[in-house]
Amino acid sequence: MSSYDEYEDDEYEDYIEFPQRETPVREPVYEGPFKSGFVALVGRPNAGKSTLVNAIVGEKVVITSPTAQTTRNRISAIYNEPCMQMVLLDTPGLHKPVDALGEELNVSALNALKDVDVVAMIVDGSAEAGRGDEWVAQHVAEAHAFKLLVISKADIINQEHAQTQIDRMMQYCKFDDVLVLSATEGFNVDTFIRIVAEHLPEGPQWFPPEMQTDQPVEVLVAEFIREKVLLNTRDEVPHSVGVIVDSTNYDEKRDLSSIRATIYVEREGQKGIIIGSGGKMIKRIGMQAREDLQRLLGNQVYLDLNVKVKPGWRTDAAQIRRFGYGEGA
Ligand SMILES: Nc1nc2c(ncn2[C@@H]2O[C@H](COP(=O)(O)OP(=O)(O)OP(=O)(O)O)[C@@H](O)[C@H]2O)c(=O)[nH]1
Ligand SMILES: [Mg+2]
Repeated sequence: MSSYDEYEDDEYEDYIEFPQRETPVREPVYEGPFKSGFVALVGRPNAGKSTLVNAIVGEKVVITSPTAQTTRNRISAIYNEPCMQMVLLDTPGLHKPVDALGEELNVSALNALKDVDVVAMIVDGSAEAGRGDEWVAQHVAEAHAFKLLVISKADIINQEHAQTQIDRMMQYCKFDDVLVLSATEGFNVDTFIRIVAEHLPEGPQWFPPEMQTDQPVEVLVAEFIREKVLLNTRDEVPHSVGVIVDSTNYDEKRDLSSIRATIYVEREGQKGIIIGSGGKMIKRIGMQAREDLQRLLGNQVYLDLNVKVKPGWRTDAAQIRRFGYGEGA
């Protein structure tokens, strides 16, 4: 691929758009007077919240990874049926914060409990429900909403273990209903939609039906790049990474989006890890991100990635907001 600057002529638009999707992802589960409302997905980091959101929407709109604290802002994903619009609030995992970023993430997740119609608390079925889950459940108990307990990752647990989790969680909060599901296998995802739909009020469409998320394209692009960093690096690196999209251009003639983005880390050593020997790692991250972005945008993508060091950005509230993470992002 030739240089980015070649595309800087007047044939491009200085913004890019999502392609419109017309095919419904599943048979509608609800029929009747139009219903619409909000469901917040909360829980500990790594519980499977974002994976469930993607399974419901039928498309990857939020990023997921085995690293705790993958999600950094509250994102609305929108699930549409002819008679219903369900707005899913994906939230950062609730945890004991160790820095300003962690505190921002908790505030953002806890605020999602306010003013929603349904709260779904996701508990990692493959782990032991512990004090962290108890703490989250206590917050859920205070919400004025229908409370659904979801035991996730049913594909890798047995029934007995799921029941133990349910019994323990019921001591922490009086949930109105319980569901065991697997987002990766699609097991009981329809049932989740059905239960939530039952408890949504009748109401208008809040978002245009072709919209799948409230996030601007630039935010999703930055998130998809950050996901590839998380999937390819370990230890301190994932938590120290922030991504900002510097520019996006769309060249209609070539049906090509040119994206320039910067990956920020906190230390020189982390920059070295992300670039890798002979630039191997950054190339791999770029290639994987490009594949995802092409699917997201529905056209060819030229991706120019840079890595910069910004010491201590995670402890600086102004920087956290600049990256768009945390509350109100
Ligand atoms: N086997 C199995 N793994 C799952 C399932 N759902 C999620 N996972 C895995 O669990 C890990 C965490 O999933 P996420 O969806 O990123 O979890 P999260 O709750 O959004 O995590 P945070 O954003 O960090 O709070 C990923 O590696 C997923 O692939 C499932 O149903 N089955
Ligand atoms: Mg998440």
